[in-house]
Amino acid sequence: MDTTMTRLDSPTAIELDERHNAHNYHPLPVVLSRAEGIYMWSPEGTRYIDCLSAYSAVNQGHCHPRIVKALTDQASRLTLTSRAFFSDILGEYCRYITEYFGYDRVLPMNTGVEGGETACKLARRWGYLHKHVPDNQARIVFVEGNFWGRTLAAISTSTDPVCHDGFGPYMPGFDVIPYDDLQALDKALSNPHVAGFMFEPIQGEAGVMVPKDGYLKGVRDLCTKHKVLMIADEIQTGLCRTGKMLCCDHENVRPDILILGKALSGGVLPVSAVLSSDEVILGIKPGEHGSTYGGNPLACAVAMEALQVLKDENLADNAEKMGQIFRQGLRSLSYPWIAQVRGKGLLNAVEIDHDAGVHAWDVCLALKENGLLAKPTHDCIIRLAPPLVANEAQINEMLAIIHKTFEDINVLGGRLATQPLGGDD
Ligand code: IF1
Repeated sequence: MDTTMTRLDSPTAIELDERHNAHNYHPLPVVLSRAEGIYMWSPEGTRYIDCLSAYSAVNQGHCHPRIVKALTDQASRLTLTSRAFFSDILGEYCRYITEYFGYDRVLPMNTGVEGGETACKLARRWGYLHKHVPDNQARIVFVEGNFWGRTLAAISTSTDPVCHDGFGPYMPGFDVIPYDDLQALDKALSNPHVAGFMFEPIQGEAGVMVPKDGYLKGVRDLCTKHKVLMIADEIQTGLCRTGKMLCCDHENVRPDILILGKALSGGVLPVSAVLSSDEVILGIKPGEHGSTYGGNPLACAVAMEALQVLKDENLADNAEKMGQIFRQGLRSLSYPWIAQVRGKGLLNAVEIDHDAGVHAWDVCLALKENGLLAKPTHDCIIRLAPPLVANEAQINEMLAIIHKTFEDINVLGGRLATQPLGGDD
């Protein structure tokens, strides 16, 4: 079969997927076959505005020409050496990304969850070498509502029954405390066996939960006080998504271990990275960690270009400015069934009143009918996170679709409630 020429129509694509694919996802019933910037098209040519950005992997916009060129140029030269040999680009990439973020070293991996696993291993090793934690006793503290992927370690820290239940036995050595609670953190970190505290500066999957001002600074201070590694999972919040290069930059805080993924490749292949000091990264010796594809030449070329695009196109500033306009527009839509509009930069969510009888899934279906793609989380939260290249006219285009859709839902039966519009920035 000539797979390069085969293009299925939407019903056939869905039918084949449902028949032959695992049922580990429940996608919106929309098929996509092409994308550019903030727009995506179905095989039949219907155009949608993307307000998910592949969960923040395409911050630079779909099929960014510079990133695609970096990919194809490198693809015709050298794609994979494995780490059994050096390549003529890996060292250059390591220098580029460490200088870009101001860390001594990087450990290159592929997916986000591998970045998280790597950070956990580095923290445990550091605990044994530098904090004199007794053998096999190292602990890592997480927060409720965390999401960092679906490996056995990641689900062992999860408080979401859907991710967690039915996959035991679970990995020991993790503590889970409430999010945005510095007192609980102070207490948890006082255990001398704790090597690291791993958290998302804004919780994505939990529903775009923005902590109180001062939380990130508080985390930094408590980690320093208790000699615990501050591990920031910026896989979703990093790379300009929240209006700064890193979400931690909002409070001028520098994590000891920084995990990046998703938009590190602008959405063209899986690339993740763990950045830290010599002390932390050199704790792992040859043979103790790695991956066939980690640091592959394609990933190196693409990641350098994807990072350079973020700077050249001022995407942090644009995300900040467009985010203000977007949230202001969302908050001006005062429907009684909207409980809260929250977010930072272009990572935003609309939370529906739990008792309003309106389901986020139905709202997302209606948005799709009107030409905008978004994904619900937790039944009552709609995440709105367009690519960061959106301009003001395009943000207004999104707001118009959202407005029209919410108006229809209001007429159709969003039951009246009394909550006022919430706001947190
Ligand atoms: C899916 C959510 C987003 C992440 C953070 C690590 C990872 C993720 C903060 C792992 C992944 C994803 C994966 C995606 C859905 C998604 C997601 F809805 F689940 F929460 F983005 F909002 N740390 N997030 O958000 O990265 O190994 O997947 O590369 O389909 O599971 P990965």
